[in-house]
Amino acid sequence: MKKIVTKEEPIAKDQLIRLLLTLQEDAVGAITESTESVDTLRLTWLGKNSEFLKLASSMRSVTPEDKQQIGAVLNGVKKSIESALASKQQLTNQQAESTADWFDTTEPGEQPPQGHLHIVTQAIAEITDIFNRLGFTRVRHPEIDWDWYPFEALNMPHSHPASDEWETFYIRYPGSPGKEYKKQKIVLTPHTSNGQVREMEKGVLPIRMINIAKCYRRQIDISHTPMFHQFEGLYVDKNVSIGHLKGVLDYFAKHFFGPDRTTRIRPYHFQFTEPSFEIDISCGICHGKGCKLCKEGWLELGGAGMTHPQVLKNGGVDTTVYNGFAFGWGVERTYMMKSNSNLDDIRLIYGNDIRFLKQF
Ligand code: FA5
Repeated sequence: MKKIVTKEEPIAKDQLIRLLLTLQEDAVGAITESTESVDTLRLTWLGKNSEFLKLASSMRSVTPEDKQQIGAVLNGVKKSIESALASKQQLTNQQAESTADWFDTTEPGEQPPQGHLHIVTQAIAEITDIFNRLGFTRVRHPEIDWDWYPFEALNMPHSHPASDEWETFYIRYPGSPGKEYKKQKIVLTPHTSNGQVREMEKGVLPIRMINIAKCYRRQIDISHTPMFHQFEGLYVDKNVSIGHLKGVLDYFAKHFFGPDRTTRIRPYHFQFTEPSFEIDISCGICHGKGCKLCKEGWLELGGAGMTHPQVLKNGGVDTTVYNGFAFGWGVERTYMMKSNSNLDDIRLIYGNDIRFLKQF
């Protein structure tokens, strides 16, 4: 806008009125069309450096007779500019409201976050599938059981030191307190081997079971959790050999871990298998070099062996006709050994951190 007047120049009444009316026209037009904010427009047109204030200050140089008329024009101009600013403000508010309410029905909808199965559930499904292909059927047995099934039925006499290895949680139950409680204990099953004799008690032979369940032990560190899962295989039939056992374990290792992983069998001792073995797999994190998880490059997956005749007898199986093998591995540890899992602390699996679980 052109500069109209300065404070010092004396000014005639008519000229001042003309200038004020021109200013009013310019201001109202500019405010209506401008895309600037109402605050900026207010500063431009009514602020302390505005032409309006300069013209208003020239009131000092007009005659007292003219003052009243010019004052009225001045007020009228100010009101017009303020009213234009108020309309602009109203329009701006309406535009903001209508943008907020605006709803584009053609836009694709926002999908709610979708979850997926927990990694342990995924692992159980995969393990079940591999053993199904070998003719093993998934069965379920109690996860809270009489201590007879995980211990005595498996050839571990009451208070036999072997049962200490399982660091068991015992349960007090109201039905059998005191002395009775001591005789018949209830445990959170420390291993899925409790399912062996329970399966034999069904009286259906041959047996090809895969029992996958929760297990509980008083342990927690980088490779132990107090609650974990095991999968237990049991095969009872005529003329079962170590060769069958080895074949089943190799089939599993090949299909679960892939061809780059190797297994090894070490002689071991379990009360319920004879001979007994410990099965190890090369560590998927360090590939056999040794790391903070495995220490020596190998990770213990679990035990296996030929079923002890006493266990078969405890399950009512005729040992002159039948024999068998069994194995029991940890689901979480087995999953951790997969080369693409990159898990170096078992506790992460149960930390319930959604950011961690989303990765699998
Ligand atoms: C047993 O529990 C035997 N019942 C296995 C067995 C079955 C042997 C049938 C012979 C015949 P062990 O205590 O080693 O064995 O445990 C087996 C596997 O369970 C371990 O190798 C490990 O993979 C897993 N495991 C044991 N304790 C824990 C734990 N606290 N947290 C996570 N995994 C565990």
